[in-house]
Amino acid sequence: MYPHQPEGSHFVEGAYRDDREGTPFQSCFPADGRVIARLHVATPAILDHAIHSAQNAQAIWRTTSLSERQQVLRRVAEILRDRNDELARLETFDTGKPISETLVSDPASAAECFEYYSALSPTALQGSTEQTDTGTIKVLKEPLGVCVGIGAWNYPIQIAGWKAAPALLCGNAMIFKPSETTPLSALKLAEIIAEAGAPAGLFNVVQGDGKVGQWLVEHPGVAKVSLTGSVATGKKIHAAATAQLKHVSLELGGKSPLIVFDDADLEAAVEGAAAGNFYSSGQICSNCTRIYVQRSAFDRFLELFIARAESMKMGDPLDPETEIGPLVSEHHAESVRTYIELGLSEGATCVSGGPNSVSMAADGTYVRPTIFTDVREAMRIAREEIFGPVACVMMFDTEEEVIGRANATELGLAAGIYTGDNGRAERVAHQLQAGICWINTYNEYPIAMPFGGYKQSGLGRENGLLVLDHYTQTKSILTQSR
Ligand code: TXE
Repeated sequence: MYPHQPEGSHFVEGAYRDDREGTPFQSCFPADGRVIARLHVATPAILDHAIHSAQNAQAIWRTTSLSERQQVLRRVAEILRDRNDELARLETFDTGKPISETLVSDPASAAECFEYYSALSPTALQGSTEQTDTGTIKVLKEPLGVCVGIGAWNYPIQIAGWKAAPALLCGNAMIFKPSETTPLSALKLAEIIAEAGAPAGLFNVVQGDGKVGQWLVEHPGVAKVSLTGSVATGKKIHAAATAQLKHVSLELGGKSPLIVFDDADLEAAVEGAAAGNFYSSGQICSNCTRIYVQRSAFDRFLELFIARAESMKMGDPLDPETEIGPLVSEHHAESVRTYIELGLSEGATCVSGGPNSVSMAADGTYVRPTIFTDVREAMRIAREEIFGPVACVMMFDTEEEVIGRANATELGLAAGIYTGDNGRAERVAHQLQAGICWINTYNEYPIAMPFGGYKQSGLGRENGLLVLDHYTQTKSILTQSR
């Protein structure tokens, strides 16, 4: 028996299920490669069961009152909080992220999301009524039906929670497919949603790779797909879903700029830059991997940033002191190492970390925080999402120049500005092509704040009130007054 073996690979219609006909796969602890669970990819029988039970559950749930739905969501938040430590530990084993992070970030963020939607005023979904000369117009927000959530491996339970909570609030059912790299915590969320009183089948979890995801996207019984993943996968899912005119939301990658003006609190800016490059070993889509520092502050910023990076304790993710854990897999560590070598061959200067700080396999998949200077925007390390602890620090002179350089990318998820001048911060934020702008902070995600990108970083938004539009459709009813 493996230490985190679930009772079954899937959670469908209120219970763990398995079908040994499915292709076997495993989940490993990235710190030492140890197998922690063995599972099976969902077979057509499991997938059909997931679809039918979700349809049946949604038929009940859509007529359940909003306040009853909110009670279930509130209970989910409570159970997530009660089981926080156990879920954080599981997330650390599945992803390799340090326990110091998972204890405060992962199930906690999912809980915050369920709590936020459980506490929303009913007016958020109420629609409107208007008397006109023609008659009474009622505009209703109705659920879409069965929605599919597809997750990435970096924040498994948070991603599942961010998709499930608003989808369920709006009266939908959801079938969630976690990343095949991190299959475990979504099963726990399904268990908790069932325990909180949701009808069996309302939130099903099925396992598998992109083929299972594609099967779900193409199924005629599915009304909407919400993905967190890479740009390449986003394009495939968008094409498949829109071919059937399905609703789609996409949370994709980023190569976000952080702009540090010379009047900024440099210590705060360094903290923001460290959080936005090295937290979760850099495996965060909204990271600020292009850091622009104004000329007169450049040397001081770099000195502090290097010192901060080199002070971070790397090691066993289960040690509460550890700040840098392993990357999620050997395959991914290899990709990050290739990018570091590419940066050197492109002519950038590595001032901290580097390719020799990468260890693989028996040592775990660790990469030390790595900082490049002498970076030009044409270099691939400055253009492509590396998704590891690799930062590029560049110099700028004027506000106008840095806005142009910051926007010169096909991606547009996030941006950060550090300055002591509030007027300038606002002015620059308005000109940045990014779905999220942080001023004098970085990578903070209150649930009330819509999250999502411009350009190729995605479509639609998660969180906030705005996401309700992405999980509902509008029905207009006109009643003749004569
Ligand atoms: O993502 P994929 P991966 C980025 C980051 C990373 C890269 C690869 O750059 O290096 O993506 O990560 C499912 N139809 N991000 O391999 O391949 C797949 O099974 C339906 C950014 O995890 O995009 C998984 O569940 N589904 C990201 C999910 O899509 C398909 C966080 C994501 O897989 C599918 C993580 C298909 N055709 C990685 N193909 C962020 N935005 O935060 C794959 N999938």
